[in-house]
Amino acid sequence: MNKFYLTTPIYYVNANPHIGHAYTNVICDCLARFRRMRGEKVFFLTGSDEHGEKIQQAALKEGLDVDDFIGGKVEIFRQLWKKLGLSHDFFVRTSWPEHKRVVKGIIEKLYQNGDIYKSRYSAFYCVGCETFWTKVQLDQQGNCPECGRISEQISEENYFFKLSKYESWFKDYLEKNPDFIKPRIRYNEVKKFLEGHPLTDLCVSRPKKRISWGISLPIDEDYIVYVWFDALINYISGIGYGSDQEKFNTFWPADVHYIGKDILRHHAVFWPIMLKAMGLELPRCIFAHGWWKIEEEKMSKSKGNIVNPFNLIDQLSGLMGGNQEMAADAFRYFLMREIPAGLDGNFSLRALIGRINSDLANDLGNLVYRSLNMACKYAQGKVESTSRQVPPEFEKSLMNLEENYGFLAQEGNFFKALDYLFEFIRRINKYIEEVKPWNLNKEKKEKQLAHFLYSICEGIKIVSFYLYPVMPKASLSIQRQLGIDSKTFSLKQARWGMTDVFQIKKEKPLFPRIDVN
Ligand code: ME8
Repeated sequence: MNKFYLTTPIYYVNANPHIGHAYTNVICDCLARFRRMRGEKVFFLTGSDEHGEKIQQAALKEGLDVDDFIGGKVEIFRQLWKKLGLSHDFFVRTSWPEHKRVVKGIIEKLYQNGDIYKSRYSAFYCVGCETFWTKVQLDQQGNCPECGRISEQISEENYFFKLSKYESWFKDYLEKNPDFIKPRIRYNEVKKFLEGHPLTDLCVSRPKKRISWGISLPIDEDYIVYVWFDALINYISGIGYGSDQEKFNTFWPADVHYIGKDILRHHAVFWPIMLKAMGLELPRCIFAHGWWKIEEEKMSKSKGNIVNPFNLIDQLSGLMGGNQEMAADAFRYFLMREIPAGLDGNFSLRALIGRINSDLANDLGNLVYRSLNMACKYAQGKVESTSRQVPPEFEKSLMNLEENYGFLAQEGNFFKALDYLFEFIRRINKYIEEVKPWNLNKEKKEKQLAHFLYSICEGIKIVSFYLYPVMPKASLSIQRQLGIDSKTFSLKQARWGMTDVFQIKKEKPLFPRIDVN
């Protein structure tokens, strides 16, 4: 059985989660569900990044003890993942004693190997990005080149990790492994960065006299570990590195680290070099996805335009007759359907409602509702397989779906995979219009009517499987209504003609049309 290990970034818990965090985790959840459905042994890791100056400052600002502050925020993240139906296997926290032990062990080992050393340092630090910059890297105003905020100048003794020692090895590795960073635009970005900047060694400590919130540096108790060095290690501590060797050996190397393009350098330069120095294999791929803007504007606290996924799902649920699960599924669908993997996207409530009305209420919801109505009306809710032949009208779109969905979904390209699925859905809807079952019923063409009913039920069953990674709750509801009981979802079940009888149990329409004035 193939294994598949995928990770999300671990999020800073200085503020509440927003649509960007939801996006990364939903893609990963879709991917994890798809891989499980294909029979792979999946490990899906997410978690929280709990150290660093920014978190300490946020707790202070709210007048809270840092532990209490973090505990509250972590709970909010966990609740969001529950609300969005995430199926992660473990939630790693950097405050977890096991993680701290692993980080300390790695620092000690790298120090003994001579890859970490002490030196005086002068640089500019952006607390918002928790990143050091040299003077030449700052923007024209002398601020952080990433976020434009003021960077503080720091000159102090610190510990450094020898990135520079590995530079030529790493450049060579990148040259030979163009699929290590995806999409290609991000691979080129990293290569360009390396060509333009000889790698300077990475400062991996902060003196406790200035910041105390973090993991103590085991080689010098006057320091704590730099938050990024600490955080990246979650990807191995979270699967048992140094404690559960069997589990670690089963899942490492990661098959994909999913991240946003903002943290590309940390993952695609620092992390592989850290692993090389530790003597560990590199992840197979770093995938940096695009960026969500809100109504074409950058999302920020000062603009007051941060999209809170809790409020959004509640609002949607209100518009959809109070169904929280379907509202969460609709939001997941929108996130996957609105932007192609890797590109930037724009959020607006108008676009979200538009998608729900056109794709989910009109195409999918309508198909399920009217098909099951016909099954009840013309066959008293019991649809049997009198003939299992695929209607010729379905052949092309079904074949396209079967041939293309898999390789698109395995790359996280649900944007395109869903295209094929909805093409099939629309084809079944068209088939209903073409066949006009009401006439078959009037004319007592029983054989044709039975084949028609079986075909639309079988088509909808296939839809429910392909829908599962992106909309697991809607998929389950469809299967319940068809009277099929898939204890586990497997792509093998998504084949034409495998059902003997559909025993229909109709429920309310999956996605009612949302009226907006
Ligand atoms: O960087 N559009 O955490 P973070 C799309 N703790 N994705 C977005 C987004 C947006 N507008 N805003 C945020 C950190 N994201 C570190 C990570 S990992 C070892 C440590 C998503 O809370 C995207 O995945 O700032 C981005 O990379 C991540 O949130 C940054 O989350």
